[in-house]
Amino acid sequence: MKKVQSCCNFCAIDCNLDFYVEDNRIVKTVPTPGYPVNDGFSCIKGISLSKQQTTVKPDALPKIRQADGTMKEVPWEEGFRYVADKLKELQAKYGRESVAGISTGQLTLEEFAIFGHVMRNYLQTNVDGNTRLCMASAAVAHKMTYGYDAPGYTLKDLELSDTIIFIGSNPIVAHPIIWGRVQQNKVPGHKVIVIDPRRSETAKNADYWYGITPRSDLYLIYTISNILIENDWIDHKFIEEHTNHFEEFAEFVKAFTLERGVRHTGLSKEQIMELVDLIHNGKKVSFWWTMGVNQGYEAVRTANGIMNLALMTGNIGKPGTGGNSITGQCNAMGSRLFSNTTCLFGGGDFGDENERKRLADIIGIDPDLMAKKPTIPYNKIVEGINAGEIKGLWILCTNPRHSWTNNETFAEATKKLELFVVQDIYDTIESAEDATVYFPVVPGIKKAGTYINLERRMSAMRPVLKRGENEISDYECILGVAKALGMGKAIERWETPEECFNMLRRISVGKPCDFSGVTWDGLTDSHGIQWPYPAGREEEFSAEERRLYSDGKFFTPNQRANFVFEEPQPNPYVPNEEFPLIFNTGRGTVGQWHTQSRTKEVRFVEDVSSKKAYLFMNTKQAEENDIHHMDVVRVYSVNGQNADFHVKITDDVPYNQLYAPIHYIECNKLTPSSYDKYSREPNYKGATCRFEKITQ
Ligand SMILES: Nc1nc2c(c(=O)[nH]1)N[C@H]1C(S)=C(S)[C@@H](COP(=O)(O)OP(=O)(O)OC[C@H]3O[C@@H](n4cnc5c(=O)[nH]c(N)nc54)[C@H](O)[C@@H]3O)O[C@H]1N2
Ligand SMILES: Nc1nc2c(c(=O)[nH]1)N[C@H]1C(S)=C(S)[C@@H](COP(=O)(O)OP(=O)(O)OC[C@H]3O[C@@H](n4cnc5c(=O)[nH]c(N)nc54)[C@H](O)[C@@H]3O)O[C@H]1N2
Ligand code: SF4
Ligand SMILES: [Mo]
Repeated sequence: MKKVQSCCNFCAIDCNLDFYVEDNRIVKTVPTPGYPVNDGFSCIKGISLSKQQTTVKPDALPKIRQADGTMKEVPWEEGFRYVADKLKELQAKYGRESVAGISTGQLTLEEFAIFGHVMRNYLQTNVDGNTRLCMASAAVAHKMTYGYDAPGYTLKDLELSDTIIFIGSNPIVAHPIIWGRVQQNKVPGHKVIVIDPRRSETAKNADYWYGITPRSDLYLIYTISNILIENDWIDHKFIEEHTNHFEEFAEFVKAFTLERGVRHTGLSKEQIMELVDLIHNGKKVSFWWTMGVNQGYEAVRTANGIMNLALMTGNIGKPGTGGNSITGQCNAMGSRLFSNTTCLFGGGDFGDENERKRLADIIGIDPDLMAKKPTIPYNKIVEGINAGEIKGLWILCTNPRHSWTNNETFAEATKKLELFVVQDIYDTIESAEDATVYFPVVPGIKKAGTYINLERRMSAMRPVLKRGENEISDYECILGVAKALGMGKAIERWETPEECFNMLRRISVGKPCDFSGVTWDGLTDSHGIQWPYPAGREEEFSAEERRLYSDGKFFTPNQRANFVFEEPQPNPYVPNEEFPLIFNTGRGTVGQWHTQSRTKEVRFVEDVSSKKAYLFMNTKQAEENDIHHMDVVRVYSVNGQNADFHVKITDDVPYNQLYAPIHYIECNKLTPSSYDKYSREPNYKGATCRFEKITQ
């Protein structure tokens, strides 16, 4: 029996697992003992990865849509040639930007890089990722406040903090290992605080729950900031030595009185003051935010506001502190830095001529062929297709027909495409229904590459099982199309993921994410390595858990962090007579993953989770409308759509809200085309709606 250590490719914790293999079958999966992230534990999704060996069709071939509408299997070379010819034909006919890609946060670093190279450099067009639906707000806010998209914490901080504040974050369901680390916290009297409009699983297990009015976090944050400043409960030394724009900020928040805070947040004076006291009395306060913050119409400013709180109280760079964004997908960190979409490989600026030349030299391409501007965002790609400007789309490792906001707009779009390539491990996903080409690639247990987790830890995915004759990885699939495009010299240095990894190491030199000291073989069977890890300074960076900003230096030009703030914007969807309820959305259960294509990998989930779309409704609301458990309601959304859901009755969701898990396609039928103005991330949790009971 052989043992292969690899990385879970569901959530951003990037647990490592030991797979025991006999005759090319996984016979046992054990969370890697001693691995600093998950040390012998994991959730049910990771443990169930072995199911891919039966649920993913082996030895599948590409399929191309025929004139009669059927799909025909073809050899891989023919699939590559077809897609390459069609991409070139569309570009020649309709212009360069008439083709586009939608990528993900769930592939390997090397796969993002090669896709970004082919599409953004060579074809000079647009690719955005589903990271836009998830981490864009945090990424933009990090750059504004810290000067680089660099979450500074290490998971150990959860064990060292005496005041742990989760804002729009439900780790018991979404990041069980984070909750596990909270359980390991031995600091006497430490407190766990949750700010969430509904009493989430995490809120129920916390010491304090603040059930704020949805989308009012920014008011709460500014009010707290004002009171902390008024009471002089701030860290003057840190502010003076390590930040910019504090005076303006202090002046700005004066208008956010306690009364105003109460009016907007729905919390009482006592509750807000209690929260202020908790922050003031904590010696090591840590703030953790996730999608309840990122997916709003003023998400970036809210995230900036959370980081302001950490800065003004000096709670950053020290053990157990930080303004910390929790990442969603397994390699969203990798896609943010190395997909060549919103920044050059490694975080550089598309306008920086010298950097473009340096990169071109490393990756073996003419500098003129380097992407010259950031991609257009996801919503512009979908709108571009609907407007008839984009004719070809290649999506990989994402299922936008289900996950995109106002998802009927995506269904409408794909019907207009002349080329629609879907690259996935399951051909049953909703997005594949209108595909003109389907590329079946192998799942994570059969490929090699690198992942970066939420605390900047690089981790090795290594093939657990050998591949069959026709089985290829995403990397090889993209490489195949690249060669069929005739990229020639421009793709010569990209033969294997390992070669690509080595180019990325060179690119990272001198950047905040410098990982030039990390080697492919060194990462195999390792404890993972957090960036930065520069070559030649390995000794200095040898500690297994490291945090950034401990020297008070940030990545802005003057090395000080910025206080970033702005007058709150009006909420585009305030409940009114026509749409009196808020339609909140998010994760349902630990075993369910996003659009549920991969649920078949998770043992028991199929048995225990509902097959039909459901939502949670408050008990009083249900009583008033004569609704009983599992009755069906038709929900009418402010976006003009409606959908049917079974009802689960609960007191954990307030009277004027509904909560719909995202794992059913009906959920995003009802979410609006509304975005944060800086990050263009969808306002997924803020629609308004009404409902009626359906008698069956
Ligand atoms: N089991 C499971 N785990 C997952 C995933 C999965 O699909 N399934 N997905 C992964 C990914 S990609 C991500 S991004 C993460 C997401 O992880 P989380 O962000 O923790 O999960 P969500 O359920 O989307 O949202 C968290 C909470 O935000 C709250 N919220 C809604 N509106 C507001 C508001 O206005 N203010 C505040 N403060 N809170 C609000 C919701 O009520 C919800 O409880 O989970 C990751 N882990
Ligand atoms: N209303 C609402 N909508 C949301 C959210 C919300 O909170 N509320 N959350 C948003 C967030 S945070 C996210 S991250 C998105 C997620 O949205 P998606 O990324 O669209 O959802 P997934 O189901 O994770 O899709 C991943 C796809 O990749 C496939 N896959 C798995 N492994 C591989 C592989 O190795 N190669 C290839 N090529 N394919 C593979 C899977 O079969 C699946 O079809 O949803 C967003 N949508
Ligand atoms: S889904 Fe996340 S918590 Fe669960 S095993 Fe995978 S990496 Fe770990
Ligand atoms: Mo996400």
